[in-house]
Amino acid sequence: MERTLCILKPDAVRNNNIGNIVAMIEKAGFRILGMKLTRLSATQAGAFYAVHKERPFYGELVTFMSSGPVVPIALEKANAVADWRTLIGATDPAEAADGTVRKLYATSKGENAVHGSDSVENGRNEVAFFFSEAELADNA
Ligand code: 3AN
Repeated sequence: MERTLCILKPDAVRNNNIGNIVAMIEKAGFRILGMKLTRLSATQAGAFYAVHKERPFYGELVTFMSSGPVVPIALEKANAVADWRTLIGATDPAEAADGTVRKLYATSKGENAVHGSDSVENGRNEVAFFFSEAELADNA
């Protein structure tokens, strides 16, 4: 079994799409191990996206991700990382395939509704960024 981290970003929460996206997650056969509604400080958002520090959009990304509540969700499934990225679609919603989360709910490259881990290693690390092992369903 593989783990990946989904974050419902501030735009998805503001636009009342938590339920719609969670329904897609459940329908696609992911097991939800952990889920919470929380708000990131700019410092926390900056730490989460530290790999993008040198990218021109880093400041904008940190401001956006700390602009309102987010819903981190720890997901488990065989092939979870790749399958979640397929379901969310391309970073730019204009390029996202029909039926993907970003095609349906994202508005721009920045405000793109959801996050998905980009490797198995990052999946484990990003789940650990938001959830202690004791909080996850396997241990509850
Ligand atoms: P993905 O989320 O599809 O893995 P990355 O890793 O290229 O995309 O980018 C990380 C995050 O940075 C994206 N989710 C998006 O919110 C933001 N981002 C990427 N490109 C841009 C951009 N050109 N302008 C603003 N934000 C961006």
